[in-house]
Order: sequence, then C-alpha cells, then structure tokens
Amino acid sequence: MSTALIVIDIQKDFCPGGALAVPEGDLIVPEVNALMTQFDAVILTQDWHPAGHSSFASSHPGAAPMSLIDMPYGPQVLWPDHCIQGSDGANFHPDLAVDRADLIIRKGYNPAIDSYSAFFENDHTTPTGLEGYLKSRGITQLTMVGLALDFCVNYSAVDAAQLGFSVTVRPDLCRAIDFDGSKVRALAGMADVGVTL
Ligand code: VGL
Ligand code: ZN
Repeated sequence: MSTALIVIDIQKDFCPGGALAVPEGDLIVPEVNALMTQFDAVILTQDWHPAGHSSFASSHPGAAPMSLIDMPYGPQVLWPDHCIQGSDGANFHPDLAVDRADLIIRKGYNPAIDSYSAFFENDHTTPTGLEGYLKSRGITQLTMVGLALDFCVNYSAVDAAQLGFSVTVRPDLCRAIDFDGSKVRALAGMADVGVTL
C-alpha cells in the first residue's frame, strides 16, 4: 500500500492578486510543503486552459463571470479568464515546493470541456490518465490539499473515492471560493461518498 499527496492547483491565479483569487489561497503553502515529506509520492495538478476556453465568461458574449450556462455535458460556471497556458498566472505559487513533485498533471486543456477533477474532465468520462498512473504505482491512499476546496479539490476527491481510492481531504490545507453555498455543498458531497475530512 503506497500513499500520495495530491496538491491541487496552487497557482498564482488562484492566490490573492490572481485572476480567480481564492481568499487566503497563499496561506496554505508552507504547511503543504512540510506535508510533502510524509508521502511515497507527491503529485501536483495545474489548471491549464487555452486562451478563449469555453469555461471563460469572455468566450460567451453578454455572459457575466460567475453566471451559469448549460453545456452539452451539463451546467457550467463561467469564470474570469484564468490559468491560460504559458501565462504568469498559470505558474505555481513561487513558494510551492514544485521540485518535490513526481508528477505534474495538467487539466482543462480541452477547449470545449472544463476539467475541475484531476481524474476526469467535466463530462465525467474523459480521463486525464491519473487513475492509471496511481494504480500502476500501487498507490491506494490519497490525501488532497489545495485550491479550491469547493471546485477542483471537491471534484477530484469525489472521483477518487468513486474509483475506489481511500481519500482524505484536509480542509485546513484548502481554501474555498464559496460561491452560492458551494463550500457547504462540497463538504457534504465529499462526506457522502466516503471521503475522510
Ligand atoms: C478551479 C474554477 C475554475 C479550481 C479551476 O481549481 O478549483 N475553479 N478552474
Ligand atoms: Zn479553470
């Protein structure tokens, strides 16, 4: 049985001053770095959108950021432009111990589909490859930290639990966008599928 720490989207755009800033997103970095030494594997995820991505409000004339639209795969929140491939905002927080990572998995690169989860795009069927990576390394126990608790951490944790991994989320090492009750809903949803909080 091997363990992995999955560090979700600790990128400049999700930290104060960034394009989609999560309040206090930067405060978790020192403790996340310290936690990395306690796992067999450390995996980082990186939100990585092409310019003009379909999850950006700017790609939908007249749509306001944080409004909802119906996509072929279901409802989608429209975000401010963020984590554009190669942009400074897509970089990891400068203090994150990136050198400790065994794997960096990028997601959200498909122009037509958003990808909150580290495992599947928002259609819930297109895989990122992370499941195969973990299984082929014999990793069964996952701990998740990062940004944002109510979106990418939430979707990643629920998918991992449903794929049969043993999953712990550390809410103290996450921060939430907390949009329209999303934080409370996320915590309840993760608990429902057996995620340890
Ligand atoms: C995220 C919204 C859009 C996240 C990514 O990392 O939680 N949220 N893209
Ligand atoms: Zn995104």
